[in-house]
Amino acid sequence: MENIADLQSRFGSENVNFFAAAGDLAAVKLTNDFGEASLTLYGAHVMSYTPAGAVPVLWMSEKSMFTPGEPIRGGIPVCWPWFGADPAGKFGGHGYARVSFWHMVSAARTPAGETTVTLTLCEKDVDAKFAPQPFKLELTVTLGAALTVALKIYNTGKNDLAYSGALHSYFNVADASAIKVLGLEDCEYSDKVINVEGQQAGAIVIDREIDRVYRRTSGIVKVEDPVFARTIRIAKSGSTSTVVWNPWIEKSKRMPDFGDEEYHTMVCVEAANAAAAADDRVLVPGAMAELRQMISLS
Ligand code: TA6
Repeated sequence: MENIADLQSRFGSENVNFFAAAGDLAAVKLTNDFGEASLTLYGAHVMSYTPAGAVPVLWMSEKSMFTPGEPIRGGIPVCWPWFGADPAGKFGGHGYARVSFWHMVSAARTPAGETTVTLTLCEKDVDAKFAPQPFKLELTVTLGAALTVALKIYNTGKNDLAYSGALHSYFNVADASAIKVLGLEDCEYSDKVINVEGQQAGAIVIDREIDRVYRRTSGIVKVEDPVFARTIRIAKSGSTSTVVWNPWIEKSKRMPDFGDEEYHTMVCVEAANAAAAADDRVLVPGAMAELRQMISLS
């Protein structure tokens, strides 16, 4: 693990403080008048986001592992260079970025009083078993009136770089069965639970396992939570596919890092580049793409 004192001396400030998170993972907490957020260098994984005076917006399983090599269950997993199953059928789901150790690049305060940090990962940082092509990722997290998470993907190699991915955000809700997910009305989707293609009729309600990849989506999604009396506003760019997921009862029981009853308090709304929506990408040598999600309360 990187040395906390060294990180603090190089990047720390009154708004940026490094600490040892669960599993002794090096992490950084951002605090300012807008609220607070935290992320581990492992996976560049946003673990928490709480606007000033609000109930936490992101959800984290009480059974999450914080073990190198294992994904963290909650917050915002960075899924790259594949979303879903490994196309080569060799490794676990959602790629190797979320199970690799990233490095701090910078921390800053913006003129608007926001706090922003950038972390980076390249092929040299990744376990050789994945045989990664040359690449560079930069993840920038900005804590302001919204929490903005921006993933830049650079093709630093001599060959085309094909990938899929997602910012796989877990949102904290009072009662999943009481929420409405708005903004995907009339969008076509692939339903991964019952393996059918469909079109969204009206608001999404959570009354069973839902695992849908919505196509041609670029608008704002809202999670209306009547019990917390709030709406989570989720904007994005660099993506035309949105994933909505709640494991519900049976799948929750099958996941060791997910409490049997925890499906009641979460929903995933993910800004994706999903192959299932023909939104996977190819970067030519020297090119860069950005996947961004902007989260706020309204
Ligand atoms: O985004 C939805 C999904 O692809 C589901 O199918 C489910 O597998 C979820 O991601 C969690 O995946 P993980 O590999 O983190 O357990």
